Amino acid sequence: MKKKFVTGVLMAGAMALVLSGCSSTSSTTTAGATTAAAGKVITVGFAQTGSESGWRAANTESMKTAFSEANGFKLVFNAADNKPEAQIAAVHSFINQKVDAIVIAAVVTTGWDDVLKEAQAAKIPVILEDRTIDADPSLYAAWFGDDFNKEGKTAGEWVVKTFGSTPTNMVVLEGTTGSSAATDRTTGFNAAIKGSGIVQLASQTGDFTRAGGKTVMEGFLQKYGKTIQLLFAQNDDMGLGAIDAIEAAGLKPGVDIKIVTIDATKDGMTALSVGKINYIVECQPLLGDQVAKTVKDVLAGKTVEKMQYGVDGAFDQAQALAALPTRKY
Ligand code: GZL
Repeated sequence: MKKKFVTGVLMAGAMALVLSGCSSTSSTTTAGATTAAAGKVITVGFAQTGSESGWRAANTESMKTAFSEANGFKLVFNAADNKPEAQIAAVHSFINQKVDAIVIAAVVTTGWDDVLKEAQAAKIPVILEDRTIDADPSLYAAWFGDDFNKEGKTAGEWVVKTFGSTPTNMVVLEGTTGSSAATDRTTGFNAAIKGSGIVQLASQTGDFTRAGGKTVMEGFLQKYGKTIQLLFAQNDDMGLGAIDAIEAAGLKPGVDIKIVTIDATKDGMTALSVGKINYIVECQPLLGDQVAKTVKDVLAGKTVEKMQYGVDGAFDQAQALAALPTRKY
């Protein structure tokens, strides 16, 4: 049963957390954690994908704010540069450090069984945030994130509403290969456009980065040029990179090539507000509070909802203009 949660955005007056910067694969521990008001400090190992996008930056900030010393945590943070093997190594390290709990935002869905069995044997609970994985659900306590399939479906429904049955040439910038976000968005999008006039010329991963989106779009433009009428980018950052390529080619993004993306980060919404992107489906990154509460509930032996979904919106240009002034990420 899906349980919805709406992420409270408590940014105003939030204490700035000064945490030493982390290199892509090093771990960072907050300074000597103080004892939480109600008891022992909870040491949490957080294995983040990396720093590939604006969405990821907002998610990391949300998690670091929630897992603060003031909230009774000592955070051991690792960013894996989008490298699955580095992320598995980080989780092994957390187990060796005997942390109280492990949180993972998985780069890819596969390869998790062995290290999660090791965490289970060490009696260290694992909570997933953001990305899902292909592993026995008994190996993790809960998952928080967004419904990627629904996000893809919403983007596809906008495409069908906009282009109808008119034959329309489309290119796709996929997210990180093997990630649940890319796989599920593709599934939802393709189901929504089935039977429409959309002709997919090409689909290739840009690894959720601006640089990747720009490079791949340059290749698409070299091969298909002005025949491209629509771009579906599976996150804002790849869409923003593609905009650079489209403009460099002397074409108008949002006009010559319509663009739909997913995330709704401030940079993406700004591009939407000026018409360089035509539609954005939201993906809520501010998951920290829910994940931190779940860690405490699991350690307290409480029963927690296994799968919990964020509530996502979608924006056209007018809605982006209205939302931007108060947007928190
Ligand atoms: C979605 C998240 C994706 C974002 C990208 O929940 O996993 O990864 O869409 C990010 O921006 O890199």
